[in-house]
Amino acid sequence: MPVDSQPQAFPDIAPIRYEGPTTKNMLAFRHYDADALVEGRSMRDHLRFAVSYWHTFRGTGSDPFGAPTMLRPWEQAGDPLAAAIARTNVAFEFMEKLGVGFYCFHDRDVAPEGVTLAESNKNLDAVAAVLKRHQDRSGIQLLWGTANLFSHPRYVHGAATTCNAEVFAFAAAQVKKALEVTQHLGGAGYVFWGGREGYQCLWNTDMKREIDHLARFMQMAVDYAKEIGFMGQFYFEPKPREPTKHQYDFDCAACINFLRTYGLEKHVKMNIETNHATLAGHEMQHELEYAGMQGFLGSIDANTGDTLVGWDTDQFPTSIYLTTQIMYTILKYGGLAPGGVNFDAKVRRESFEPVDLFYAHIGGMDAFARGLKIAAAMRADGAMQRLLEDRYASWSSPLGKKIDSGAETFRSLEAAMLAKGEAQGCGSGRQELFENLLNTYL
Ligand code: XUL
Ligand code: CO
Repeated sequence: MPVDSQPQAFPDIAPIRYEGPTTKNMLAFRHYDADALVEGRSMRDHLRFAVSYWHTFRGTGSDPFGAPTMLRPWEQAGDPLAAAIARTNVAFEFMEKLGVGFYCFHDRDVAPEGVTLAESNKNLDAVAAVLKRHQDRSGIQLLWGTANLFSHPRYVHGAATTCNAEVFAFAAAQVKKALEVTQHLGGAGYVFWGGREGYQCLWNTDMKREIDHLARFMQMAVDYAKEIGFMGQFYFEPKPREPTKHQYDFDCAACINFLRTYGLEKHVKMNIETNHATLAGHEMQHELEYAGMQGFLGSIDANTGDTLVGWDTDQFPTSIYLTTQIMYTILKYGGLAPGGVNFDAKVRRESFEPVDLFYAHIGGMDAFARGLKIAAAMRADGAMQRLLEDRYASWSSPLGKKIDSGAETFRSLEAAMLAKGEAQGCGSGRQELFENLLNTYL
């Protein structure tokens, strides 16, 4: 049961409201106006913001060099299940005050791992019952659920790609339960992120066997979802490395190739995270474009990295340039629903006061709202699209149209170019003009 007598965790913070760009109040939105319409749809429905339970309610501020720093006065010592249940009150107070519609969790974020699988399942059921009541009362929904298949020592060699069949079986049991709980909570999706699905050393790794097992595992999840009538969208989240040297879900290209190779492409879309794209040597826009053009754009994990630190630093996104790129591409491919914008981001170790959680999310939400407005203005104006189309104008010529329709061959094209002697009409790429044009909307 939620502890009704529990004092508020954020007593000094009132619900965050839209006050417009000129407000001096740093605990207000300047751009995120949930009901405002952009391209005929509310900002709330475009962005479908979600809070990550793991970072926001379980983040401690510890890093490889130092101890936890976060001040979280609501955290209770003693029985971990009682603490987990009390923590749900904090989570929903935070999310209701922030005004987000969704949250995401791993099974072990919300409920403690027990000594046996049965005990872990029981803990999860107990917390899920409380989460359900909070959801029903507040209207906040589960964007996606997932299972933590990477923290426990049993997953030292991976979960679906482990060398040990019993560990594979345990992971399967854990995902079965996580799917049931996600379904019970009306989750709109389920994410696979392969925490330790990869390798540290190729000499001790049978890569083909491991990747076959990853596909078998996902297929079992798809089959079980069908069996229990779970209609949520499955997502695969790319990340190239960390904690492993190489992860099999490296980037969108690798993930989509994997899904097609194993016949999973109808069941799974991509959940794309900005800092993971960076680690893969791509821009977020590249990953979104690559997934979008092939119909695999599902949901996003919104964060950003640091240009000088080579880790997955999971910072809150504040760059308007970045959010404009993201929202322009998302609008181009028709939006995210049933996916959304999940802040897979954590406050800095040095930002240890509870109020920093609000500043961080407000900043991220405003940055995305601004990116959305700018992207919509660019699309309404059309100048960027026209410049792009100009660059490819030769494909509207009789020759271009015939190539695209399949009417030309190597022989016919050779004949055409032998007759002409040289290709004509190559214009400037105008990169600087495109970039300058973008800046006129920011
Ligand atoms: C880790 C990460 C995960 C996934 C869900 O880098 O992004 O939290 O989003 O397992
Ligand atoms: Co993520």
